[in-house]
Amino acid sequence: MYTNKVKRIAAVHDLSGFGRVSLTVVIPILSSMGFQVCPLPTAVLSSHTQYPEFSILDLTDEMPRIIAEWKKLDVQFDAFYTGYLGAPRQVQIVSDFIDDFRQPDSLVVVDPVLGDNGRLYTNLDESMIREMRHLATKADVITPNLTELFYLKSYLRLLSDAGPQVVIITSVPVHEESHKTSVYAYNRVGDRYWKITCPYLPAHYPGTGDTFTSVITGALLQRDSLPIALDRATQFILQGIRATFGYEYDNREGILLEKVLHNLDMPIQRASYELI
Ligand code: PXL
Repeated sequence: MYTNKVKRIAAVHDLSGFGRVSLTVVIPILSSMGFQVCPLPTAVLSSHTQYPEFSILDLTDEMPRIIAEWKKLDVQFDAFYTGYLGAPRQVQIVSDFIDDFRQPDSLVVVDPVLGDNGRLYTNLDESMIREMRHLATKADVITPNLTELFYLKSYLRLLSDAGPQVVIITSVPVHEESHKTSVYAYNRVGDRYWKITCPYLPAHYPGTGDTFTSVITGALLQRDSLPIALDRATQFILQGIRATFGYEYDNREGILLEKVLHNLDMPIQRASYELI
C-alpha cells in the first residue's frame, strides 16, 4: 500500500503578500508541525482585504490546470484544507478536486472564510455564502467563526447533520464575562459538545482564524483527540496575541507568528477544555 513518508496536505487558500493571513500562515504552521503543504492558490493579493485598497488576481481558471497536472503526477493527499476562495465558481472546482483525490481515511477541513465581527469581508457577496454552504457539506471538520455561522444560517447540529462530523465555532463571547472568549465544538461521533474558554485581549488581528484552523488540522492529522486539538489551537493563538499585544503596532499586520512558531513543538501547558 502507498503511504506518504510525511503526511501531505492540499491547502486551498489565497496568497496575500502582506498581512499574515491564509497561505502565509497555513504553510509555516503546518510545516512546523511536520507536514508537507501543497498550495492550490485561489487568488494572489497584495494584502488581505481588511486594508482599504488591495490588488487581486483571481486564479479560478488556473486551478483546474494545476489539479490536472497533479492528477498526472498521481499525487496523494492525506488531508484537504480549504479557506478563502477567490470566486464563488471555485466551490465546484474544489468540490470536484476533493471528490477525485480523497481516499477513505483522508481528512477534509473546510474553514468557510466569509467575514468577521458581524460583517462579510470586502469582495465577497451572497453568491459566495450560497456556494460556501455547499462546500461545508463536503467536510469532516468545519470551523466557522460566529459571524460565518450567522451567514451560513444554521446551528451546530444542523450543520453537522448536513455532512461534517465535527463543527467548531470560534469567537463566541462569554455571557457577562466580556474579558473572555470561547470556542464551542460538536462531534457527531459520540454526540459530545466541548467548550474552551480563553482570556480575551481587546484587539482584533486578521488571520487568527487561519492560525486556529491550521493548528486544528495539524493536531487532528497527528491523531490528537478533538479537545486536545482545541486546547492546542487556543493556546497557540493566545501565545501569538500575547507576543504581539504589548507592542505599539498596526494590528492589520496580524499576530507576530514568527515569534511563537517554535511553540508548536511544546506540550500543552493549559488544559482548558470542558465537556458540556
Ligand atoms: O484570514 C481570512 C482572510 C483570508 N484571505 C483574505 C482575507 C482574509 C481576511 O480578511 O482578506 C484575502
